[in-house]
Amino acid sequence: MTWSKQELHDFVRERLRDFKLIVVSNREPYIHGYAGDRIECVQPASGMVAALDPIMQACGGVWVAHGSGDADMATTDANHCVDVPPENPLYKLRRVWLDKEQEAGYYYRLSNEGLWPLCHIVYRRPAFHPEDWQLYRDVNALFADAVIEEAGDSPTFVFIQDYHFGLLPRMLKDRNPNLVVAQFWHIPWPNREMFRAFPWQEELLDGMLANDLLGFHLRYHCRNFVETVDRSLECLVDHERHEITRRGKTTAVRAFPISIDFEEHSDKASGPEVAEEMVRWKRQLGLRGRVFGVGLDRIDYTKGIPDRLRSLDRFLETNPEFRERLVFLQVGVPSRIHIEEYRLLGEEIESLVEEINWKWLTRSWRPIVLLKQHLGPRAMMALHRLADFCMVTSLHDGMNLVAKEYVASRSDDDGVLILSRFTGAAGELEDAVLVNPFDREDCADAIRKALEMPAEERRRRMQKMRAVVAGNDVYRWAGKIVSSLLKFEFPQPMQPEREERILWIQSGASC
Ligand code: GDG
Repeated sequence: MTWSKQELHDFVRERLRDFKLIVVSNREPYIHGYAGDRIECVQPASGMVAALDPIMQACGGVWVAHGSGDADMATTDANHCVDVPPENPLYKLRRVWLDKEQEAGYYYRLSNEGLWPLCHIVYRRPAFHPEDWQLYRDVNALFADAVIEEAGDSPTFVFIQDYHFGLLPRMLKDRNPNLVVAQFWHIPWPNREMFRAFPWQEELLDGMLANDLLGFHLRYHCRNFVETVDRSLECLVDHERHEITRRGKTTAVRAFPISIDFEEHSDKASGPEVAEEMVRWKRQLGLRGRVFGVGLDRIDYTKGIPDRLRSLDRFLETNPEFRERLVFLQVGVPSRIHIEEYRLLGEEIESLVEEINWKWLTRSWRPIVLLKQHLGPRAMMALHRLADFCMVTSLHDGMNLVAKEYVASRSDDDGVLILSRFTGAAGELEDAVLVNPFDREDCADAIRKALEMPAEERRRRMQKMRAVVAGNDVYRWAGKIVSSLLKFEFPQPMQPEREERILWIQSGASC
């Protein structure tokens, strides 16, 4: 079965019939903020939002998330809800309000100074404080209240996003065992040895094992999770089927590599508005007669931005013929700025760019342009369309959607993707130039390879990558999750037809 937007919509309507769909995440898909005395609405730079918003637009339902914008309260109704997207409402956003202490303890500290570095192997020491764990519990409970209220007495499928809500599944099931609950963990799961450092491991794992279905990007992460549970908790583990039974309840652990809305992205990127943006950027960056590379990330130490910049420096050292010819634009969207490590990283990137530019600068050229700002989707597509190569050099990344967006933008079948082997995306995009981001020489060589690659090879590689992303887009991701849930949770009347049974077996076997 294919999974276009319409097909997913029809499938969900038919198979989930009267079921309500509730998505839960920390980050909200639309943020309202004051710009002077006007209110503006923006979409945050988040892979999770980029993936889930099209699904909610296709299926409808309620999205429960933290209301983080300074104009969020002014734009919601008495039930804390607002219809979105603003220009063409297709689903309801329910906002949960957190005070500063809750946000600092649950989001900044426990989630992003504790679980985030624990799950990514990037050699940052995770920090754990009991008072933050208490705030994490409190905030999970607040979200449970909102979900229980939204679900009411209706049969409901709750789809929880990410590591901010490890305790929420248990809280929901304890209060309403009829809820069907799935969770997708958007970041890697570490091996058992690493996870042992987490002081409240039993409580967290117990919370997650209230899910009917638990999804990770990769089989490897599923395996790590199952082994972690096997060695930490009283439970029955079926290693063949990747199913865990605790307190008489079974959780299926499955791999679902996430993706993007390929068709929409590709169509928009080929449109006239993006073409206009391309002309503007080309002029602004002085690209005439030059080769152009781009990197576009949240400013996060997992994304390997300093390593990328050092490899550009090395490339200029070893390839003098590209001096005065190469322009590299690094767009860095500020993120988690209340965490000192992120602020320091922002400063490190700025000073590295300054240092490298100072080293190579001529009267009419500097190699690196740094833009520390949030761009609109059209601007990002225009930059992707213009770039001879795009660098994704994450030190560790669950999937990485920027890599897939670059590929989707290149309807001209041109451009080279330089991609870290330590991204989930590298498992699918084998026709990228794969690199070890820790190895500066390897990355510098990859830049040279990208710039010298014959047009025919670029076309062949890009066509293959486009076929991969088109064939496994975000609707397929969601469709496979819903199919798996139907298999595990619903009795006979909702049994799928033969074709989908095959799909389940495949997705079951993929773990
Ligand atoms: C987590 C996992 C996994 C970037 N700059 C702007 C902007 N973006 C968008 C990109 C992309 C998204 O943000 C970033 O997605 P990633 O996948 O690269 O990374 P994370 O945010 O770390 O996401 C990751 C993902 O969850 C999904 O499961 O792939 O491994 O870490 O869509 O285009 N968007 C806008 N302006 C920008 O300036 N609007």
